[in-house]
Amino acid sequence: MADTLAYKILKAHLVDGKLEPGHEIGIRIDQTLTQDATGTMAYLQFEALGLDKVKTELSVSYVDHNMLQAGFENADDHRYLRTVAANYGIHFSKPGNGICHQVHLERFGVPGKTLLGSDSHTPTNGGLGMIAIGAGGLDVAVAMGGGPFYLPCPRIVGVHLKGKLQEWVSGKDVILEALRQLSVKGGVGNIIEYFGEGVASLEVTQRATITNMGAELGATTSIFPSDENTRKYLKLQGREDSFTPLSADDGCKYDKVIEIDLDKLEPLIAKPHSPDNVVKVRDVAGTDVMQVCIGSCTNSSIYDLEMTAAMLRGKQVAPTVDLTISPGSKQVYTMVSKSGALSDIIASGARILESACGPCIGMGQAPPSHGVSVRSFNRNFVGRSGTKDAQVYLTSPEVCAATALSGKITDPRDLGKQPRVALPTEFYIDDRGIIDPPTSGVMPEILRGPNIQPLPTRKEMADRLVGKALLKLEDNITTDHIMPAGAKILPLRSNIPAISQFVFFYVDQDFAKRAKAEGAFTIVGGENYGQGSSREHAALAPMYLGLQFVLAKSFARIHKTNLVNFGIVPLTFANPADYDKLKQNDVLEIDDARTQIMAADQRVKVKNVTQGYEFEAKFDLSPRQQEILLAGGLLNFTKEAAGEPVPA
Ligand code: MIC
Ligand code: SF4
Repeated sequence: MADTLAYKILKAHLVDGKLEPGHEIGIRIDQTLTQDATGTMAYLQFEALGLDKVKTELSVSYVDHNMLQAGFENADDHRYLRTVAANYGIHFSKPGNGICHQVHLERFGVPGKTLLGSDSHTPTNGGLGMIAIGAGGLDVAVAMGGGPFYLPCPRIVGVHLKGKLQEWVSGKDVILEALRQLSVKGGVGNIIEYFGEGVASLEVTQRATITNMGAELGATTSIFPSDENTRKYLKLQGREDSFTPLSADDGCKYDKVIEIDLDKLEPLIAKPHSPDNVVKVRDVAGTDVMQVCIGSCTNSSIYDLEMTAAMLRGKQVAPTVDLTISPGSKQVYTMVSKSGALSDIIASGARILESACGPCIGMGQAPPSHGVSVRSFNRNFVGRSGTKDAQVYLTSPEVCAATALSGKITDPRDLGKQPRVALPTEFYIDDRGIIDPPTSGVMPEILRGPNIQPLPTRKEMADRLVGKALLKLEDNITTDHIMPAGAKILPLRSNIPAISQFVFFYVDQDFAKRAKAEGAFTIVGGENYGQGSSREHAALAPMYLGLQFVLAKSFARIHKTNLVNFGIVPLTFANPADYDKLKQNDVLEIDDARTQIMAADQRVKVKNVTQGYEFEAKFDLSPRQQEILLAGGLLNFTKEAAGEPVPA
């Protein structure tokens, strides 16, 4: 049978289930990655599993998010991550070494392998022909322990790339066009596979921008074939031996195909406040801008920075604009410094930041009030930048640089000919920022500072789930709404009692107080509830406050799994009209929950106690997930399977 590339790799890694949409599959994971903001929790969970060493081919722990050390908290986390990595056979990428996805692409990604990462942009490495999937920290902990990763078997959407990229148009425009066509929920349940003659015109760095931002489509992952460009990139990284040519079989069938004609593509931009709010740059050209940020795991490669420098060379950033630049990795940083590009960037008046996520996750550089910020990043949700009323636009580094120079959103085609920038012929390789785990001898003590609090536990599922619907929310609620990040909140990631005080903080500042007063509560959401990040804190912290179940029109993939992993039932409305009938603060109740959650028809009866009626809700869970819910979460389920006691 002729297979898509994604199915070929999935088939080679299948350890459980049937590779058919509608079934759950378990796949073997070759490599894992974590970053610091999700990593502390993932390693606390790995420790709780009681294993000696990771069982993967490769596991890497990166530090790239919580880089501001305004107090002891982040430094404590870094130290814990370094010492825990040494003890369990994990490579540790030091702070300053770069953004996890960029460094992994450079130094570790291998075509045809599977990668599971506790970050939603793990699909970046799909640009090298990997199946690279984002997940919650607990799923990554289980995979590090050698367990399969379970997911609903995806459908494959083929993106036919025709023609070749024109001047001033880049990989970012390809993914913005895909977002324009498919929307932020268009990829849910799908793998996006790129094919066609246009593929050859894209370097691995451009492909990685595209697969990275496939996360914004809600896709399980995105993948490119592994071809001569892949070989070239791996060779430049001194890793040609990792190369294998990979492509879909001739005549394979995609579940759906969309076309993007690169010849016709124009510079695009996503307007506030959603990555799919895409228009032509021309349509918003002339808008006054106060801040421009170039960097993030989407657009901080050597190509992106050399292009930016070529555009800024000999010019000055507009007096009204603050331009920040974050190189994606130490490799990129060093190479732009050796080539002289860094001097051009500095001379233009740009502010140079560390190789880290930085402003992308609100770690500094919050825009001014009502400020317009144009960024080469991937998310522009309300408040994510650190300024609630900021207007954040997402676009390519080319549009960013043109905009920084003029102070207004600018279509770079107005600047004349695009400078020619090719990848350097030699890459700077220095892995001393990655600490290999010791293979023998005395292991360092695992050091935990006061910010690292024990994991909260959950009891087995109760037979009666009841609570006020403390919020009734609209469509596309993000995990940034549920569990905000930013410089003030992110340092509390390893302290659930502390971080839970900020659940839904920017939606309702009193939310945590109201939740505590209730003891137990429920949430009602619209379509695509929980889109965005992989942060399991968006399930764990509400669980800690007493969340019983979420009733929504539909769920985003990672958040739905995270809810199940922490024993919270994700329910959808059997009849969408029931969403309209329901009011915030109605008390919702499920009786015989333990029996109902095992129902073969996957339907439960929910009582609206306040309004005095009963309605039907559905769930779409595998038998394994039903058992996880009964056990009160994946950690209990895994312990039960190993014959260990779980909290009663
Ligand atoms: C993000 O871009 O939202 C993050 C911060 O990288 C998250 C992970 C996290 O919340 O720690 C993600 O994308 O998964
Ligand atoms: Fe970091 Fe931003 Fe990428 Fe998330 S999206 S990993 S915060 S750079």
